[in-house]
Amino acid sequence: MTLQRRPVGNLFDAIEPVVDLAPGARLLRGFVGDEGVLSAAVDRIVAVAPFRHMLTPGGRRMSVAMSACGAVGWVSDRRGYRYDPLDPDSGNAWPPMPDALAELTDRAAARCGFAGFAPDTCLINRYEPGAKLSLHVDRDERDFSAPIVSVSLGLPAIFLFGGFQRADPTERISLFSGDVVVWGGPSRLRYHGILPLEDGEHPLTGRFRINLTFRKAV
Ligand code: MD3
Ligand code: FE
Repeated sequence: MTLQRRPVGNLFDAIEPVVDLAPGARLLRGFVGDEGVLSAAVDRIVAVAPFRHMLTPGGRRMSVAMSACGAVGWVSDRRGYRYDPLDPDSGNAWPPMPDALAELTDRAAARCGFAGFAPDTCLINRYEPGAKLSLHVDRDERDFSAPIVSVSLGLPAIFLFGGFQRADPTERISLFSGDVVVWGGPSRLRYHGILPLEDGEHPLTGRFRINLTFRKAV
C-alpha cells in the first residue's frame, strides 16, 4: 500500500491527491479549498463552547482538548463516555453545525461512495505539541454503517492506522492541513490513533493541530 508517493523529478507528482488507504478508507489530500474559512468557523464554535481537557472514566486528563458542534457532542467524565445534547461546561446546547462544514463533509462523503451522509455532530480535537491520541476504536455511535469524515487543520500529525485488534500492526500516515479522510465500510471499526504532536508553527492555528470528525452519532 503506497500511502505517499514522492517520486524524484516531477514536482507535480510529489503528492497523490486521492489515496485509497484500505477498503472504505480514502484520503483526499488538500480537499479543503479554503482553510481560512474552516479556521474561522472553528473560532466561532469555540467562542461558544471553549476547548476543554476532558477526564477519562479512570480520571486521567486527556492531552487533547475538545469541543463540538451539532445536535450532540461527545463527553467523557468519571461517569463514562456518551453523546450529550448539552455542553456540560455551560449547560447549553452545543453550537449548531455551520452550513459550510456540513457542505464540505457532504461533498467529501459523496466522493467516497457515501452520498447522503447526514452527520449530527462534529467533534473538534485540538492538539498541542506532545498531545496524542492512543489507539482506540470509535464505537460510541449507534450506526456503524455511516462513515466518519475527518478534516485536518494546522500542524501536521502522524496518524496510526491499525487493524481490528489492538495488537495488530499499524501503518503510519502523515496528515496535513486541508486533508480530508473518509472512514467507512470495513475501516469504520479499525483501531487508530495519533502520535505525539511535533512542535511547529502554522499560519492559521499557531502551535496547534485541529481535527474535526463528522459523525452520525445518534
Ligand atoms: C479510522 N481523531 O476523534 S481522525 C477521534 O486526528 C480520532 O484527532 C483523530 O480518532 C484525530 O476519534 C483521528 C481520523 C479518524 C477518525 C475516526 C476513525 C480515523 C478513523 C474511525 C475509524 C477508523
Ligand atoms: Fe477515533
